[in-house]
Amino acid sequence: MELWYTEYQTRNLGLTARIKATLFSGQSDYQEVAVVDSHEFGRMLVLDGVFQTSVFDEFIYHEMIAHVPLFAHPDPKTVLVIGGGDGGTIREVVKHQSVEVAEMVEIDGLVVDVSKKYLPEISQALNENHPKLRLKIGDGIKHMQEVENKYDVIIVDCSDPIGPGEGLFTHAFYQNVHRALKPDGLFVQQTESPFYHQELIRRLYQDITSLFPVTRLYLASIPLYPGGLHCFTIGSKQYDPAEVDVTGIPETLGTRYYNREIQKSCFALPAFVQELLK
Ligand code: SPD
Repeated sequence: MELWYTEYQTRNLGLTARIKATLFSGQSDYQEVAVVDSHEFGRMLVLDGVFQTSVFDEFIYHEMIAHVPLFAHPDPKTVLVIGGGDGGTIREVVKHQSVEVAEMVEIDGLVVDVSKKYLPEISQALNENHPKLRLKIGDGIKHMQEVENKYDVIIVDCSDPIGPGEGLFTHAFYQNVHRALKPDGLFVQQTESPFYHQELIRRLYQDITSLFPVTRLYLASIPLYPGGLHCFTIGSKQYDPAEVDVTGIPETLGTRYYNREIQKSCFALPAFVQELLK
């Protein structure tokens, strides 16, 4: 018998993958957590029925959410990842020589545990307990209320704006992020699909613009996510990520999607996305 798994991306649209096996399925205090092995995407992490990452295309998302903001800062030393329980973002963050401390605050310990067991390619920095890593299982929203003037770069690697991720897409959260950053700090957040989350993107772009002098949205092509095109939004106190001198970016990062040209070109927006941000 064939097994299929569907993520319902909108009320009228789904992405269905043929599954070899369900490797894990359980309920945490926060959400339903599953790891399934699929024919096209390989092993995938699924939270509350939403595809989060796959061994097939995870490199795109994790390289783009980490390297674009980190290379926009001239000397990122102290970095925070909120969420990112699969470990893919931290894996990319610790590649940066300037980074001394890579903190990670993930609300759901079960996500960390199953990623370590079933997604070792993605979670390697967690499995190795990388010397730069400081992992805390806790609420990222609460953590942001408690810190001030601490981070060079904050990366919000969250799930969708429903369930445990909802409070990470609010003006109040961005105010706390602003306070937690140093005077020249910047942050990035994954901000979903420019096709299917237009209201969300418009609202959060306005919220971030009301707090940060520099706001930039960039794009990456990610087959697993709705519409295949994914948004990330940066709020920066000083540096403009679209104006980076790319000659300083090493060509030896071992990335498969990100490179010097992408650092520049990812900020080129189609007309319909520009229109969305006006
Ligand atoms: N709509 C899916 C967006 C998923 C973003 N989170 C991915 C987590 C990978 N570390």
